[in-house]
Amino acid sequence: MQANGQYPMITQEMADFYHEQGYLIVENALTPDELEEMRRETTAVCRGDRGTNIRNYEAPPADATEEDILRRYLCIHFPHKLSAIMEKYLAHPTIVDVATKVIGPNVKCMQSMLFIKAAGKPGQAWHQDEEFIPTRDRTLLGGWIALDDANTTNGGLWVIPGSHKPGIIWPQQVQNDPRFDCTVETWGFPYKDEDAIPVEVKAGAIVFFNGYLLHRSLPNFAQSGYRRVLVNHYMSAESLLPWHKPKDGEWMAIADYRDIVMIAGVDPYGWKGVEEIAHPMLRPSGEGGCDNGARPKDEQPRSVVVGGIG
Ligand SMILES: O=C(O)CCC(=O)C(=O)O
Repeated sequence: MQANGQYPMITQEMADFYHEQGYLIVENALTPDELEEMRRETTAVCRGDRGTNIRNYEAPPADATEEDILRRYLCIHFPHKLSAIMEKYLAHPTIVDVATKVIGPNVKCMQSMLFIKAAGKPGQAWHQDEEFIPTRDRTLLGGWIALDDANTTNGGLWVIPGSHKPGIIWPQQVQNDPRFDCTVETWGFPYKDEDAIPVEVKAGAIVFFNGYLLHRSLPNFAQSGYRRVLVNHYMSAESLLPWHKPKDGEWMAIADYRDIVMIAGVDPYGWKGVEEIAHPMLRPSGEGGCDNGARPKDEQPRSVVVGGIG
């Protein structure tokens, strides 16, 4: 890795590793000041200081401590729509460097998610991000910015290296495993849990992973603290994004979700303009599983309902 000012830049060897294994870790991507800024901003967003026009938002009691506030939510979807600071980090120099090297010169972002995952909170079951956000050229890339050390104790990420390569979207089913948040799980793939490896990183690292890579996280087993992560999703700007249903007069093959932020290069579809579609949403802090009264049995799992992932 060579230094570009204060930010790490990846080598061809690292880009090759990403293509081969489906993931890449860049350590020390955030400076200590950036890390501090992101942690402060996480609390501000959860406290409602950046606006409360958030689906599922309930104001915390006036005397709530920072810990009370952070424990209320498992995840905030689309924080970049609330916070200029979160928006700035969509285009962090290390992310732009990696995305342009593994995707191409023109890159757009369509989603951000801020996981808080306090001690005791559940993980996310096996999934592939492209089952939720379909690109047409298999370029979906997650940029997972660790705001705390993330490890096997506090619910860090697990990946199955190389599982992106077949380019197959495996089936999904409703799961009710108390270790996981109430989302669907991917199953029926030809890998075992023993094929998975933990991705243990220090705060300030960014983990990149391919949209076809099978990954999951386990609960936060620590006694205290959080496993905070901002994860953003990117793809090539050349690909249409058939994420939502086609509009009137459109057909599936040309559906193109246009609530995007360009982070590099030019947008070949710039003539379409950009739309406001996604709305910030709080994912309440369930204790895992789907039977804790949170969801009637005939309701769709949460990922399907909101069109988001993780
Ligand atoms: O950080 C996690 O616990 C899960 C993140 C994830 O699965 C994703 O971003 O797709």
